[in-house]
Amino acid sequence: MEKLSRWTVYQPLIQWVEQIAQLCCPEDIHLCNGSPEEYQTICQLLVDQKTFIPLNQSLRPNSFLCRSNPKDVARVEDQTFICSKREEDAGPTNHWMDPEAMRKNLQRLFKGCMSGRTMYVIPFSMGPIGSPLSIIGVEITDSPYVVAHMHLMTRMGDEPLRILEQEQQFVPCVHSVGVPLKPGEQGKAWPCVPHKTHIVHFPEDREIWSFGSGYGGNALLGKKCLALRIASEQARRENWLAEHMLIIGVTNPQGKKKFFAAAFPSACGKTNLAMLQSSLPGWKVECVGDDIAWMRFGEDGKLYAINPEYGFFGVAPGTSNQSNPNAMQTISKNAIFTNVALTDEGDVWWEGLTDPPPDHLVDWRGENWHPSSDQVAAHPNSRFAARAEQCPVIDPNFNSKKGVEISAILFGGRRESVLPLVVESFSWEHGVFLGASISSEMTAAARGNIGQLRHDPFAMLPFCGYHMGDYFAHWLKMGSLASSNNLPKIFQVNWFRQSSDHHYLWPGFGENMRVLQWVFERCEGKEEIVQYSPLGYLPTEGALNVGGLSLSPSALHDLFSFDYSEWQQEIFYLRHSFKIFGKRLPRQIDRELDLLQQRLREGEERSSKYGT
Ligand code: GTP
Ligand code: SPV
Ligand code: MN
Repeated sequence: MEKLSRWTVYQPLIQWVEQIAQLCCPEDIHLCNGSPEEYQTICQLLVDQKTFIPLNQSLRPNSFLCRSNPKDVARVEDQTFICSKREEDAGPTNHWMDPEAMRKNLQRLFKGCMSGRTMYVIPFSMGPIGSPLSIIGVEITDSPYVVAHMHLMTRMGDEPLRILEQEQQFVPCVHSVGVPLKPGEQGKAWPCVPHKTHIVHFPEDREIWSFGSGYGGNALLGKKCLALRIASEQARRENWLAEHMLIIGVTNPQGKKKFFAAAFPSACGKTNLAMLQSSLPGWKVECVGDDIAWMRFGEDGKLYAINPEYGFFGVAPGTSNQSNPNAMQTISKNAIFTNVALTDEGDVWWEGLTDPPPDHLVDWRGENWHPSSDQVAAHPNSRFAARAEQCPVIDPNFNSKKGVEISAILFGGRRESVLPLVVESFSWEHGVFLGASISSEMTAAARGNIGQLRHDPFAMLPFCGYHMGDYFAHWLKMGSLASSNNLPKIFQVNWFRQSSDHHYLWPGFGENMRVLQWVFERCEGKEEIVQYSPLGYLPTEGALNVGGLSLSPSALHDLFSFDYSEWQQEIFYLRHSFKIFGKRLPRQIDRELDLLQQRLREGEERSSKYGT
């Protein structure tokens, strides 16, 4: 096709696009250049086809609301596949299918699936353009909603295409909503085929196919599919880390800056911590990334991280001027909202934005809503999308090709009990054990049983493209590649501990700065602020800066209290959870579990001896 050879000189890309077009039979092909005009045209098209509702131009300039099909509102883990050649390489926590059988399946599913639609071809770079750490992908999609989001979430278009031509490689990503149109047929505002949805990865061939869903990580294939599932497997081979982590720069009142990375499961606080507005005078947090970190040891032996993304796809509910003012500013214009409510003034609303709520809204399903309604107005997994450059606290190193040096890694989950507010690991191995032990009450980010406790090691359970036992081994190995004084310190945090009457014990959000201060000071080598506990190092009394906080006298105690019988249960639960990894569970993980049990037993004996 002449159009294609004018677009690129790289023949394998032309051949692949032609091959997909032949399979999917689109009416037209649009080769995306990434220009602002292209973005405007796509948004207008989405308005014309009633997928986008333009928001009030003076309240929220150049922004849109979109309502998905109510059956297509989150990631679908049970329809996500890792098709490695051998089943055992996908591991017990991934769905596996034989690659050949799956390819046949995909040929059937995708045959003619784009007829009557335009096929968009989107070259994109995960990571700063031209960084040696970046990876180039090309997403083919029949969803203009995806094109609009790729404009916000990735560096896309002509620039990455030129890099692709130099590097002569790319990760092919094929996406279809799976709803062909008959001639003259008016399409639905949100086409999808939930019962046929397949999110498929071929890690060895570095290839992604997604069918049937238009939502988030199911459809924006650079994000969870490429930057985590495909990249994690590549990272293992090449000795680096592809992680479900935010990256922040923390500056102390003396102007000294350190970078931290933190892994929390979906909808457990990454975006909020990433844009934290410090409650402590003189302390500042800047945001490098809110969801994904790629980390590699530099020549100096230190660990460097980049954020492969270009924007934020954040959870809307709970976001407000009180909880996350920086996110509110980020989405004040040029933003796309999915599944939030619409106000009578033509602006957006969600639970937690204002109290009280407006008297009337149109909810995420398009129905009238009043405060007396027994349904939520915004879907719990409703999202905003905007470019990172709109974030008022975006870090000056956001576009750095080298990345930022990581001094500390935090692991956290949503736990109403058991886990303390913060604890520091004794060693890298113990830290890996803490990451491997993350368990969290499930959220609306994926279809499933909300609130139920789930073991989610490293917050990577849905995103690791290979056997998780091998993943733990990879983390342990990474620790052995660097000298211990270059390794980041590892911490575990829990913002979500509750009192017996089910209130959060810790105020969270901007007040999390207090925990970051302690972490920062530990990275500075302050020894006098830690005390030993069986769980790891805890802040000494008075070391955690709680000045000016209106915590109840018992809250601080309760945030760090541990109960031996609760911990016996936790160990039992972890042993059981780790069992599924079988022979591929590294011995060190079992050993750390034994050591923890031993420390707890000693602690219990000591406390009963002294009667404390
Ligand atoms: P994904 O984008 O799904 O990966 O989620 P995330 O990890 O970025 O989570 P996010 O920061 O969007 O937070 C999800 C929910 O947790 C929101 O409703 C927040 O209001 C709430 N949350 C975040 N931080 C805190 C905190 O420190 N304390 C409490 N109590 N809630 C928090
Ligand atoms: C998550 O679920 O962890 C997200 C949202 O960040 S999605 O992009 O849909 O995966
Ligand atoms: Mn996420």
